[in-house]
Amino acid sequence: MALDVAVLQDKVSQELASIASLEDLKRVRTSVLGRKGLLAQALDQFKSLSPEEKRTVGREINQLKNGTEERLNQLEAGYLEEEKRRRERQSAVDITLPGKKPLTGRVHPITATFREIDRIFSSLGFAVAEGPDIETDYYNFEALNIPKDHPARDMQDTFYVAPGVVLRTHTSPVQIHVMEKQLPPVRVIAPGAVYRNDQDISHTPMFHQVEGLMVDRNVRFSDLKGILTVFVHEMFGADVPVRFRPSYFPFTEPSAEVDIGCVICKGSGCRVCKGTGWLEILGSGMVHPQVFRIVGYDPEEISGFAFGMGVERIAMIRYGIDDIKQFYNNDLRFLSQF
Ligand code: 2NL
Repeated sequence: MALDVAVLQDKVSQELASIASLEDLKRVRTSVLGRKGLLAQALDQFKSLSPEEKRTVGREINQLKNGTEERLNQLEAGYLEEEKRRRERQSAVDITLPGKKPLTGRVHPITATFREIDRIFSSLGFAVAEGPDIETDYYNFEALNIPKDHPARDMQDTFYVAPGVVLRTHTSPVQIHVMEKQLPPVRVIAPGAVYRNDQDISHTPMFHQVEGLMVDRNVRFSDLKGILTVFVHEMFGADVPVRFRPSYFPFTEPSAEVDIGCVICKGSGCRVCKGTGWLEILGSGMVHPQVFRIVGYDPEEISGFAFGMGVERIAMIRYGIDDIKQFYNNDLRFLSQF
């Protein structure tokens, strides 16, 4: 017999067994099922068969064709799945590479300086008090012994929000609020933003301040000197000289500026200290009796000292920065140095 289905089956099995890749599979699909493939060739001989033979052989060839198609589809699905997994693996993260370092924020030098000031005064028993940036004329000026026609109003020109309402020019109003609410002893610092109508090469309309206040029986000028000397030595180093120089504020009497030996030239005189060998870092004094009377304290019973410092100025000295505007430019080349 010209058409031996068993031989054909053997050939097809051999072809299927030779498949080891998707390319092999395509080749075999053509060589077995294609227009000139093994099965098509077999059908050419089909015509010469008797009707009974046609029936059995036809069924067998059909079964062979269906079985082969099914097997090829099965294999193909397997290869495609494998290929898909391989591509997924390739595009996935390579865990052997070094990680990408995330950009992290950091503490602004003004914030860092605030924290250091807080730390020092906390260690000396001072609590932190805060208050609003918008104050009434009364709390910003009147209660601090700065009446309407006082020349100090000129130096502390500010932004007038509404009649009798201003952006605070110092954080002193916070301490007025504290004294109105509590009896001595008082030991607080008041950190925060303050505002002045000042804008030039060395002044910004908003800057930061920390004020401090200590009130009790028998608080003396020597307490002021002791506390502020400890502050200077903690902030700038134990070997930094401190000097108290007479000054004037409407809310303190007597008043003193506190200078430190120039940290740049160590006192020999340079551009930063303008040849004096000293840097002014804060203002201070014994709280004026009038301020005590205004908040209802009896100046015959108690006494106290107060001080105020500009945080930008402290930070500039601490880090050797010569331009206050650097703090507000938000330039990462500057900010990432701290
Ligand atoms: C400066 C000077 C100073 C005060 C602030 C103050 C507060 C009350 C009463 C009395 Cl409630 N005084 N504060 C005292 C002396 C100086 O600041 O140059 N600041 C940047």
